[in-house]
Amino acid sequence: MSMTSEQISSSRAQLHGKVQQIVQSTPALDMHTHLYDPVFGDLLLYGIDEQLIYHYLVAEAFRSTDMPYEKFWQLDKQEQADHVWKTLFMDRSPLSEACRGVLTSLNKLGLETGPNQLPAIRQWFREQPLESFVDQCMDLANLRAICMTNSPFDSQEKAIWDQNPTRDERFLTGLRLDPLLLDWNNAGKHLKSWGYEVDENLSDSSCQEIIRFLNDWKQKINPLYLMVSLPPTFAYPAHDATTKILKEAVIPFCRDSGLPLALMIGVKRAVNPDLQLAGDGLGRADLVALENLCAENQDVKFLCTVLSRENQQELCVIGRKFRNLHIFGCWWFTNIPSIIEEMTRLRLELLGTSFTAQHSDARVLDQVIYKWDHSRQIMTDVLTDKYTHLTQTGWSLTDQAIQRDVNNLLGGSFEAFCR
Ligand code: RAT
Ligand code: ZN
Repeated sequence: MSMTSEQISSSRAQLHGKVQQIVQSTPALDMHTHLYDPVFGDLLLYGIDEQLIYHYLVAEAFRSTDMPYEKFWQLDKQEQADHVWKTLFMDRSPLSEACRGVLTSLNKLGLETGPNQLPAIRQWFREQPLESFVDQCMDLANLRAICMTNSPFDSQEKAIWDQNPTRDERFLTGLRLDPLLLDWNNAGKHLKSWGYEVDENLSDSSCQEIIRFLNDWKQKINPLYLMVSLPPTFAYPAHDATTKILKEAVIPFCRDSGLPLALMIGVKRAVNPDLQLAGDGLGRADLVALENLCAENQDVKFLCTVLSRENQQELCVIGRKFRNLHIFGCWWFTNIPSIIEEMTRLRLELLGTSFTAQHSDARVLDQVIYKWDHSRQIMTDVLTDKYTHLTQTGWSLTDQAIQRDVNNLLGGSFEAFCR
């Protein structure tokens, strides 16, 4: 007997409720952020002013103000935040995803969000002890772990690692290699000053020394993976230092250590340098480079996320060809509801649950609240559609099966891939 349309919509509503409850209650591993373990002191950003001067919002504010760039950069943090608030939250409706995000985080923290509330919001943040605020943000976002971005080339961060700090185990580590792979001249100088015998021409012995450097950092920080953000022009193999260092140092190191290499492809740095950190753009990449890497090194694990919407289908297809590739997250300019929805559907349709649905890329602790809330809503809607299609074939769906799938999408597939 076929169901009436009311029966169909009420069973869909029931399924939606079930999926929602599971998606909300499953703790996630946030596999790429710019957050820090609190032991790193002021490297860990949090609070309303940091949220308001997040580079996503600064870029948007400049679209609606005549203020000269230099003048903005001369303001102190609170003045910059005031300017962003006035421009984006008082003079117009805060409709963009980055603006909405600030409001979601405030709302979930129990604060009032009107245009005149900024002073009261500031006051509330001043009263929060950091330790309990970390717990509160992780609870509200339902995170079981946060992976940091750890750069040996950041002198402030390196100084703290050198003191062997006592760490909060919820904060995992990721070894960031951008200068090494993209700016060898400078990176080489640093390595030399730290006692590694490298030369400009990247002789064989230099590559061995780079491997020694990577091993030392592996010992020091115990990373989950190595990572680099690459331009859309990234090519492999090519006649350049990037290929040489990848081929003769980084990939052999990954092979021996079993650590994956995360490639984040598509960022055009400093399209508008006046915007500082907010000035990066994106471009469509040629993913043949990724295909070549995966094909040549089937015994090495690669993680990948790409910035251009136009590269997403191609990335999934490469994922289908190479089981040494794990696709993760909706990165940066793709981390907006319309594209998250499209990418999550696309990935489920081409990869099943063998990918990681999201990472936050949060730079400010409080942002994990909104980034995960918005993404979990979308995951719920997309999964409900997909499970509806299954039930229409007569497939019987159990809560345990939904739970298993959601675990996989929120970090389980990634952990299995790393093992
Ligand atoms: O999303 C961001 O905040 C960007 O500025 C980048 O940090 C990017 O995520 C990256 O890791 O390169
Ligand atoms: Zn990032």
